[in-house]
Amino acid sequence: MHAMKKTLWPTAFLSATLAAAAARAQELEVIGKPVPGEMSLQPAATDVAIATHALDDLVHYIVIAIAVFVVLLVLWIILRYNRKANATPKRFTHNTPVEIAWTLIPVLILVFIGANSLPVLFKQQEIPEGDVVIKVTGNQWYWSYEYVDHEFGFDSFMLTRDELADHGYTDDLYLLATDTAVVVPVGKKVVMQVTGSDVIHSWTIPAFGVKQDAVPGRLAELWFTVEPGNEGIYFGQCSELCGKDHAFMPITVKAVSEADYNTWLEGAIEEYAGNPASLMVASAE
Ligand SMILES: [Cu+2]
Repeated sequence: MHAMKKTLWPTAFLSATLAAAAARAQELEVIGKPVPGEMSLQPAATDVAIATHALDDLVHYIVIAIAVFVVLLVLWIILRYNRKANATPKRFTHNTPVEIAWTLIPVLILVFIGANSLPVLFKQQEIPEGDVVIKVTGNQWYWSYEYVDHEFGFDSFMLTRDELADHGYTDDLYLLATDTAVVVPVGKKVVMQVTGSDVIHSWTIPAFGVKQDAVPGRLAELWFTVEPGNEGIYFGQCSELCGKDHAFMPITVKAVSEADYNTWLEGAIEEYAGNPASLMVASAE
């Protein structure tokens, strides 16, 4: 199968397509990155992120409503029941209807929030059959990726300031951009199998609404589907303190069209097959 591909893909044609794919990758818009002064979440690019954002919005509305209600109550007490306005206060200590209300209403609010959050939790945690399965291993201090269905893998190191331009990144992406990127197709279920080789790390892409601890000896999973139309570059950073270079092992994901993904896959198989650093780590244990 592999040898057949080689005959079907003459080297010149292959490198031309690879160059074209690389050029397209450079044109990808940077969507998922932190922005100075920004207060809201990064744009939701996956169905999981869209669901978590909707839950976040819902809880915000409830929190704001409660805060406004409490502020109004406090104002009412200050204005209506100060010493001047209410010279002789009443002396009662109990009011059963009010006590039932302030017990029952918060319970109902919490049940309402719970009923809306559980489906989102299940959406995140019920891992579907993946169209693309990628094993990611956290190492001190870089990430290794393995495309398990295609038996190749590669390591991903943070770019220094000097290297950013060569890889098509602007200077502000220092501490975010890596030399190699995880490439995934939009519209497909991507399952990431997350583990660690030394200490606990954590793999996340905020715009995807996913975060998973990478624990040595355990294989955890997360999944996402990048919604079509969200082709672009997304960044994350290791999110579990893992040693001195914890801040220097970022994550770069490129979400591309299915056609671009297949082109990339052909090139990546050619480039990485037989020498996957991550496979060596796995076999050494
Ligand atoms: Cu870390």
